[in-house]
Amino acid sequence: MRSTAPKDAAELDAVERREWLDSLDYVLQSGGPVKVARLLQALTIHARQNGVKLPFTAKTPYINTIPADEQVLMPGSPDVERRIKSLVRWNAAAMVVRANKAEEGIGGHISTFASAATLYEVGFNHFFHGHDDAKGDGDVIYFQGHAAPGIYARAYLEGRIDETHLENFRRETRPGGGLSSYPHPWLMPDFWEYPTVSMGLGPIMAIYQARFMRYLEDRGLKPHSDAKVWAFLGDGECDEPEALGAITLPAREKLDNLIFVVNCNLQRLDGPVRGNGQIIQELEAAFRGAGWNVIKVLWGREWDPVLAKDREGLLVKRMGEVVDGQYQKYAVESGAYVREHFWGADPRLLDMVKHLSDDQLKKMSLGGHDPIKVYNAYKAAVEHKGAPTVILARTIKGYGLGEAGEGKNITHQQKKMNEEELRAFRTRFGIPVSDADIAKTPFYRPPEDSLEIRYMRERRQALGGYVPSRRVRSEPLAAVPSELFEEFYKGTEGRKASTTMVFVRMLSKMLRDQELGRLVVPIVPDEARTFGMEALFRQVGIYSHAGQVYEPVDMDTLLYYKEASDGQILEEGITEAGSMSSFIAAGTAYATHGVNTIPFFIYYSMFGFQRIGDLIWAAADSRTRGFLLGGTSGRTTLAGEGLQHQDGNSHLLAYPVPNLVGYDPAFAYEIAVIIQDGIRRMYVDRESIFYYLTVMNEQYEMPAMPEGSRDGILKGLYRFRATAKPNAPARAQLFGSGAILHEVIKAQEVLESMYGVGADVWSVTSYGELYRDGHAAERWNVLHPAEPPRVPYVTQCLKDVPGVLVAASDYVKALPDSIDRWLPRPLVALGTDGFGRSESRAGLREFFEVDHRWVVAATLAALARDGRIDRSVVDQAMKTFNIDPEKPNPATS
Ligand SMILES: Cc1ncc(C[n+]2csc(CCOP(=O)(O)OP(=O)(O)O)c2C)c(N)n1
Ligand SMILES: [Mg+2]
Repeated sequence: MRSTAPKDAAELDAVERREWLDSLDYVLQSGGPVKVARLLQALTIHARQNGVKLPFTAKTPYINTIPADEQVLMPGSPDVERRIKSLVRWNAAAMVVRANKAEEGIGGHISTFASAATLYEVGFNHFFHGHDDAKGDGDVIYFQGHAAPGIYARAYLEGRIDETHLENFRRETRPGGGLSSYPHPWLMPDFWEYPTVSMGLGPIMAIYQARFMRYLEDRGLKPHSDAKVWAFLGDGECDEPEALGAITLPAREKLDNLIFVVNCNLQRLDGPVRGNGQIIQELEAAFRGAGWNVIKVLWGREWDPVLAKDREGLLVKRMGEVVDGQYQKYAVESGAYVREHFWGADPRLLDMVKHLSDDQLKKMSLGGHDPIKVYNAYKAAVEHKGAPTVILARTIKGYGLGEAGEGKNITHQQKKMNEEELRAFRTRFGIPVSDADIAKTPFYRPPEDSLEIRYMRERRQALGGYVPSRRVRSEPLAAVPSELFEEFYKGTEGRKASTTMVFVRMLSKMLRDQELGRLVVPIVPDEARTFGMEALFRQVGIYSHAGQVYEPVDMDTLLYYKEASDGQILEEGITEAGSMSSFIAAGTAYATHGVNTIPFFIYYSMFGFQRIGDLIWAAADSRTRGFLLGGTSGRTTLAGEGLQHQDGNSHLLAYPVPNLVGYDPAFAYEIAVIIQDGIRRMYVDRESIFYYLTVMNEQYEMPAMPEGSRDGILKGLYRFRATAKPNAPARAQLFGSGAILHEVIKAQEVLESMYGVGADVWSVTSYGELYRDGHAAERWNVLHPAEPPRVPYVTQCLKDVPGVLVAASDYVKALPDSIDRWLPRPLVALGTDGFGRSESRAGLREFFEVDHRWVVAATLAALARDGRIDRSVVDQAMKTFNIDPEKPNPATS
């Protein structure tokens, strides 16, 4: 009895399984695969409801997602396309090799494009729509930065750039023009559209670009189109948090206009991406889990017949168990090695390929190098509805370089090829360069009327023109409606307001304006309430493609949380990086889509330059227009929040961004002047600049605009209030910015009333602008010694002013220090160097030594040093104001 029971159970199991499988087969035959899938789903739910724990996997087997029998044939001429691709390969490699011959260490990359050539060429010949496309406004394409040589090589064959350009790759300042190392719209504004080479930024910018395209369509700012956003990225790049950090958004928003192509050559710079694992499977799980359509393109056509013989799934199993480090080894080894080590794992596998020679085994290609596989993947991607698609294409890094680096760990840095390697490369790709010429590594372009050149041109013409190609496609705005800003020139007439409240009111007015209103794009990362912007929720709505499918909890209130498919606010949630990506999409729409959208991105200022500085740099490179608003800014103005939140850094961090104009305004009229002029410069005069303004939450009365201050506000400095005691023996010039200007005004009053010091007060709206102007003048003077020297604006203002100079701001002292050399006498700088603290505003200003008492004390000390007043006056003032001379230095405590 005991011995028969298990056998009975096993038999029973087998019978049961057969019955289930038979039933499934029946449904498959009678109802088809969709019905089977539905049935299995129902079964899964049922099992789970009854406590069955089912294993979860978001991975599929290590084979192509699109089976061979579902493939379509490729249109066009595969032979000509192969020839073109070879020519592109040759010229791409030649330009890097030649650049490094001409100038040792100039750099460049051969192996990234070598692995991605097919991925790009199939796109260029069949999928990438140019801006002149009849069907829409063209695709948005983020090219992998290190693949730039291949993109240039194609543009050369297309006749868009010439040999001098190629010759001057990475030597941009040479006569005749050169080519930038990577995609930089700043450097090549007619060519590159989107910067990508800071890894991870391309993917996140692509995601928000795709969403912004829908936003423009849903709001009626551009017609609906089938245009796609393509982002080409490296598998190593996927380790950057920005690369995968936002991938749930496009799935949630059903962005089927977005296609990621990950070039999975399994290598990054130093070595394998996942030597001990499988990056493709890992990425598949991540993307599938996030809701993407995942298409794996792993194996080339030579594998199809072998896989067809794999009835028992042995080969699929073997493919799935080999780790990436080992696959890389197969790529560099001989066919005999591959036979022994890959196929040799099982005699039945060996049997499957016994009809193939070692050479044939070696030549079994990977999916990412096989045009038909890539074509089918792209076709499926562009046709997919309801979700974004990621194509995981397996390739070999340095493909075609042979001994010069194919698949090797050093290949990323490969910039040189010796004659022998060049000869082999030439022969492999059939480039008509003779042995005698090979040492010169000549560029090669077939005649204008050759089949290849004609084919390229025809294909691009059919697809709407050359890509990449950057063109400003919007018309400038006629004028900025000045009425919008006039109320702010008057001041608040006794009422208190913060600069944030002023800005929000201004924004609300702009949104209501007939001309400007629809172009304004307010962007906020979950801080609208912090900035008092909730009234805008109701006024213009929060953008949501799906509209609002629920009844908001605050529906019965005036300012309810209104989501709408034509909503105007981009409420991004807690992602400064995502919001900044939206800012870039909106701020470059004047070129990408021919729409002059004006983004206003308001955020917690400490989480701007400090956190997403590299995206701000990318925005600058992209020639983004718009306004960044650092809210709740100032180290001492934001009370309570402490070390992580209080920003005394951002204005300094903004200095290096060459086309960013930064302001730290104090008053409503300053903001009005700056924004009005900013819109004029960016959208009427079309300058490639953008703005950074800090706005605060401290409330005070906003004064009326002093006569004649407009020019100074924009240049960075104007006299806000002259002293009532111009003839006093002791004089001072006090400089204040932002919220600290008020402390300086208070200090002026105290100095006059208590110490008889005649102090003028200046508002410094922008140290950065003064600094730039000073250097520009200095540079010009160096270059033009014979001509009358130019005088920096700050010197013009201050050269004749009497007295000591004292500056205070809510930012680090490096800001006032940066203009010191253009002043008639040295400046005493008060600022907020050091870590923030949780304290009241008054407590913080005492701690950081920037309140009016410290301004008074610093002024008196400077006057005493100059012999204008007696030292005892300073000692007495310190006592009066309770200032301890031995107080620890806040900059280091
Ligand atoms: C943010 C950032 N960090 C580092 C680099 C330097 N870098 C350039 S290419 C590269 C390796 C790229 O590997 P992968 O993404 O796999 O691209 P592949 O060249 O293999 O296609 C690195 C580390 C960079 N460009 N950006
Ligand atoms: Mg890689």
